[in-house]
Amino acid sequence: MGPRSQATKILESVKSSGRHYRDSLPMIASENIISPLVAEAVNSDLHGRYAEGLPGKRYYQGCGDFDTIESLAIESAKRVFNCNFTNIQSTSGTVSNMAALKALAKPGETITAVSTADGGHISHARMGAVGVRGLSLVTYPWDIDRMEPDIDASLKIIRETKPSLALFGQSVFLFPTPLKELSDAAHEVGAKVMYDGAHVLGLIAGGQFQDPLREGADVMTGSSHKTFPGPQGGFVLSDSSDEKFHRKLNNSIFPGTCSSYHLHHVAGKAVALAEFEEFGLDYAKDIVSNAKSLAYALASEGFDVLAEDRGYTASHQVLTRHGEIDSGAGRRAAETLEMSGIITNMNMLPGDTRAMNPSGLRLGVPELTRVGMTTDDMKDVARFFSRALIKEEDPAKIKSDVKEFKSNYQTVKYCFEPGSAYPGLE
Ligand code: DSN
Repeated sequence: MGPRSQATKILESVKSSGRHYRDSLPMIASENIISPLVAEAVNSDLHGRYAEGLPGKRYYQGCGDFDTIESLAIESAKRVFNCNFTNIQSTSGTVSNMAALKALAKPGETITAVSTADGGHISHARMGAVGVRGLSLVTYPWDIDRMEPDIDASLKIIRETKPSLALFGQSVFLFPTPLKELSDAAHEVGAKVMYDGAHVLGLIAGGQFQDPLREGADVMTGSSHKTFPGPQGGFVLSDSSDEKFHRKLNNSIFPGTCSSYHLHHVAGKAVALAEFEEFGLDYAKDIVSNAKSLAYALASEGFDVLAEDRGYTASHQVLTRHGEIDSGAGRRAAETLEMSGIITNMNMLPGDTRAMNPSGLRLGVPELTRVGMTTDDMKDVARFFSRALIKEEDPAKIKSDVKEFKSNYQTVKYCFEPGSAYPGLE
């Protein structure tokens, strides 16, 4: 294939991917779509510009308008996340975590965190940002029934280990972390507390999950594109009023972990923040209601949904087990679902040890909620799951029915100018 054909093939594949998501039920918990106004900001001249530093203190000329954008966004983020300090430059959740780890712990020191097997993010692990920063890691014992750190055992670990930093938050995140008690213990031994809110940031900002910055977190990090429905990127947030600490956090982003940051995404975040101020509370409430509805509907279809005793979920996620531990049943279920028009990801559940052959699925509803699906629609979604995985109907027939069902949900909601959720496709 020549270079021109290659470019054509790539652009065809971009559209094909868009059509695949448009015609499917996208249920990957970390994903979302952006609003038309956010897309306008992202798809702008800013994509190729530089602005190292902070508004009013730039290394490059040409940043006057961008200073306006970033300054408005910083103030908006302080209101949305109810805090004294925000840095909105980070290009991802992982970069936000790298920056926070740089500010809060020195190489050779020890941190405590949730293990990846229990749902901790890869950046909380030695193979990720924790290792890059040269930190020793001690993981919290996990309460399988409650799907959260075992509180007594974790308090003991914190008191015995005396870490520099106690890190909380997960990527598999059904219930709020019992943060107050754990933070108190961490502060007693002189540790800082960091909460990775990447997945649940929109729920937190919408007042529907927990309030980490009031429950003891010195720093909260997050993604700007999951339950917070903006373009890809991250946030570093703190309610500290210590300006020296603010400088440390800003320095950990630039020059610490970013030089060029993504100005078009910052502009998109700025618009997403403004939209969140108007629509975020409703969006967050509707996400949690839909997740609960989906969990109950899946259970009544006969699926093994985790955490029944706690009402299955208090977040945007639902976990289902599809076979024996380490059997790969989760992978096979995800493959069958995709053939049936439902996009999910396999996930390790408690007991699983093989990341590529886990027993479960992690399901998320942020995108289905954003295109206007309600708690009743979640029952239809659960029926599609049942047809694919329990009744084992022909995936092609289910896929065609999913496409017809999804055709009623093509408009992105909870934004100033609702418009096509999957634009630019024929
Ligand atoms: N790996 C992503 C997730 O799906 O949770 C977060 O970065």
